[in-house]
Amino acid sequence: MNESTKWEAPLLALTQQIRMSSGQEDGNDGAIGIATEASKPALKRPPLYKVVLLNDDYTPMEFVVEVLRAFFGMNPETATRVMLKVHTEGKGVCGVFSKDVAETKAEQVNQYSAECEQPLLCAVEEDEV
Ligand code: TYC
Repeated sequence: MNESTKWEAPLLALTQQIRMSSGQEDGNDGAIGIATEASKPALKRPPLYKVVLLNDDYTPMEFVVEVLRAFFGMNPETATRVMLKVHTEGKGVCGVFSKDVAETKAEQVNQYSAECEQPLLCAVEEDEV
């Protein structure tokens, strides 16, 4: 057995072990040092979620504008534009956030609307990538 043959088996085992412990599927075909495709990034970006506002026939426009300003930090012009889009098209995006933040915002708006006895509703939708 020559010098390089001697190390082949332990090296192969070690390579396998490292690949398994790092959880990578890296396109290495198992042979040492021969990458058959570019390695994929280990992490994917977490999905984003839209908070959408739904139209109804009852909530006053001023109330909707107030909500958009208070919960989504919109200025009066942007809040009015979004409110009118919801009014004419049925729904509109208030913002795009991580899952937790989107769910919390939608919940806060729905709770505030209910407290104010308005039927205004927010929902959360997964954002297309
Ligand atoms: N359609 C409501 C009205 O005419 C206004 C409205 C706008 C309600 C947006 C809800 O998300 C909404 N008073």
